[in-house]
Amino acid sequence: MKDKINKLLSAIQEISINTTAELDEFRLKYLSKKGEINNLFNDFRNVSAEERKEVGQLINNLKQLAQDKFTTVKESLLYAQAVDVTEDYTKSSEPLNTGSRHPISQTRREIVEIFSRMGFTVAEGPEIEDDWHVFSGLNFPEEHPARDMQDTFFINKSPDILLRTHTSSVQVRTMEKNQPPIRQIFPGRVFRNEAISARSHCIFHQIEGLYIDKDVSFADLKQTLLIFAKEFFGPDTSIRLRPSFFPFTEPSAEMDVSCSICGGKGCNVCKYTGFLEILGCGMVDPNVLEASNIDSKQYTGFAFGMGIERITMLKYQIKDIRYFFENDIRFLKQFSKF
Ligand code: 2U9
Repeated sequence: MKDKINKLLSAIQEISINTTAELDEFRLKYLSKKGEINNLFNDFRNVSAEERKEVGQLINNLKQLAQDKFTTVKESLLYAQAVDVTEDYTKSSEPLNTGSRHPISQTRREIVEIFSRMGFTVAEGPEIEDDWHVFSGLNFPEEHPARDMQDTFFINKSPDILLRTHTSSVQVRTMEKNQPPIRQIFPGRVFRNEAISARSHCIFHQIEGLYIDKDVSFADLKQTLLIFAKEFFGPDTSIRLRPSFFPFTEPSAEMDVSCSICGGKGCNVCKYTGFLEILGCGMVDPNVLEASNIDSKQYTGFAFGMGIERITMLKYQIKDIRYFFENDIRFLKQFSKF
């Protein structure tokens, strides 16, 4: 009997089980009702009283071994079914095809960073606005053409609810809530009812800036924008200001930077003028300050606005604004920093 038990013990230890069919075969042979181990229990009746304890122990050990083997093999076969073991999990995941920031987001971040270093904080506001925050609060006269349906997307007429045509509406909201000093920049998406072409789009992005405090002068405006131009376009950049007109600033100006392609000598990018127009600016009109309950006798301020698409096109010599909206991977990949 002991001999038989030992033979079965070795057989069970050595047997190799690789499939569920082989496992079933093993179960039938050793662990079923009519299997080898149950037969041993039947033969146990004939074992002498002196040997009973020892033999009983041996059969129990054998049964435990067979059961353990069955469970272990069953679990590993189930795991192999769930996970494809033919896959090489040590393989490298390179090359990683990660995305990158859109060029408009990159320019916006760069501009925000430059003005942050000069103490400006960022504020954002709603894209759907009312007439007051987009026009009336900014000194636009009642008959101004920008209020026309041909220029502005209206959602509702009287009361006028519209898509903002500039981020200046956020400045009005800031002034309504806060007294000076105010030193903020306002990035955001704006909407104008314009035909889409290589140079203009009905959706684009702006960054505007506002600085209101006691004794803010045109010299402050000029120096702040000169620092910005040098930081953004390079240290050799010079600026020039030409008189202009906006309803919300007086005096107003347009700012050009020296052409970074030809260094100001004249080329086809700057149309042989040596300069590129990049933004509009001016001293905040006292009417605008008063409309938002800021005392124009105590406070003055400057403001500026620029189109992010335009600046990005100038910096990277992009010839068509529509590239920014098409999400063509061949275009976007050129701005990948990874
Ligand atoms: C307040 C007071 C003044 C913001 C300004 C401009 C000049 C300007 C254009 C540049 C190109 C818009 O994207 S663009 O079409 N902007 O020329 N923006 S001054 O002046 C403000 C704004 C808010 C309360």
